[in-house]
Amino acid sequence: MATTTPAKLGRISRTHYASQLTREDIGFEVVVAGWIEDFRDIGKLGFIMLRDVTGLVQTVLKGEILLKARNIPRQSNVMIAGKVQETKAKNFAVELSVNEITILSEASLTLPIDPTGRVESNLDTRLDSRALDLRNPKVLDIFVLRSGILRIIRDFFSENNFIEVNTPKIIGSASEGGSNLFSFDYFRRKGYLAQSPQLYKEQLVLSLDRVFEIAPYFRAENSHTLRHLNEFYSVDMEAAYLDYTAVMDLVEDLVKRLIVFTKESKRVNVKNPILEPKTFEDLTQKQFPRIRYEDCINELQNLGEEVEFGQDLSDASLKKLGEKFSNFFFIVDWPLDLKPFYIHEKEDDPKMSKSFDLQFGYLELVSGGTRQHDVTKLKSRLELQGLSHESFKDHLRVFEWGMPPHSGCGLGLDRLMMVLSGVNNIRETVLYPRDTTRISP
Ligand code: AMO
Repeated sequence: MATTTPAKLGRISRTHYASQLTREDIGFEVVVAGWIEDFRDIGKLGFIMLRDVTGLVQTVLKGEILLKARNIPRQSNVMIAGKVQETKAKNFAVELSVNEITILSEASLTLPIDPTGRVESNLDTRLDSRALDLRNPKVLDIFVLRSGILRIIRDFFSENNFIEVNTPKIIGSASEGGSNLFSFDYFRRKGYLAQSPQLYKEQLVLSLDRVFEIAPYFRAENSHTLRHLNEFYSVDMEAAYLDYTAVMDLVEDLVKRLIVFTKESKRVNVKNPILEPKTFEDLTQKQFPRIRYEDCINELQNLGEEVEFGQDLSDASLKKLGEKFSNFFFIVDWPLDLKPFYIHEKEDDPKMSKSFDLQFGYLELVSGGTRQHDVTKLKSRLELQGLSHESFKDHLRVFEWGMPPHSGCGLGLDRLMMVLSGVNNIRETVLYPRDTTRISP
């Protein structure tokens, strides 16, 4: 199969990606383009292993072309024209007998990392050279998977009648309350980077009914851990006329679909426990447990943890719960005091709230709930949390225009990618991570 849009460079143009060459092409002239991953020289013959974004192709060189190839540094970018032929190599269906090699761009002889992964570098060194690091197929796989996951998420929401929206990331006041806001000068006043699209997504259900957004959150949290970043992506959703249990149903359907997609994509190199046949079957067939906050506290106390009803769950508590309820589980009905001002109380037990978190073991992946849409109660919740009506006046007035009851959630995309791709550091799932010590490249 030829590439649909030939990459044309001067006289020659690419006809195939590496992975497209099959036995059906034997005898045909083709052109491939990519970088030299390896060069083996056995005297009269030489072999260039040429890699492109889709995979590897073995090419065979002799005579003048072999002489020329001996001087090209590895990782240089070349275009190779050749004839497809049978191969004795076990890992390839066919190989190319090279007729012409065009050097497009020579790589330096000393590279900061080995993108074949044979010589391992630590993550910081790799992140400093991320563009080159992506030539490592294991690294590339995570980002190809991520791109596919984003596509499935968009399809899922569109099938469920959600409209994709884009809300501002430069804002004039806090969206979540609290102090973890990045601020900067905005034409002689203060501007902030959005902590989340919470207020906008709620306002938008007034007219759009169901919305979702895939966008970065910015948080000035001084948490340098394997699961925190200062800029991270979230999949946010908000829907009118649904309550939090229906939102949990949607989240669960979505996550299950993403697990199936991950398995089918074959982009996960490492042994990921969630893709082991038995676990995969359980995760995709059975309902994720929904455990009330109160029952979590009882469970923790039975396990000897010093935790009282009304307290937030510490990392240590979440680790304990994660050992007990491995994989995905919801913690539902948190005390209202532990939740942001916009979360709705339970009508039959107003100290508790219609809220949930989705956990993967100790890792919090999603947080959401039914929202308070009664403006009087919303105002008193703001006061209780020490937030001024004035800073939220643009938001509060929308609730006087006929706001429907609504619910929603925010899903940490980078954390979900950790689970799907089986890595334990969030930085592996983000191209150019921003944490407390890293702001470039
Ligand atoms: P919350 O603050 O819980 O909820 O954030 C939603 C989800 O985002 C992820 N997350 C993070 N990921 C990486 N680094 C961080 N520093 C980080 N902080 C949070 C988590 C978390 O579950 N407005 C609500 C959502 C809603 O109710 O709709 C909110 O912001 O996976």
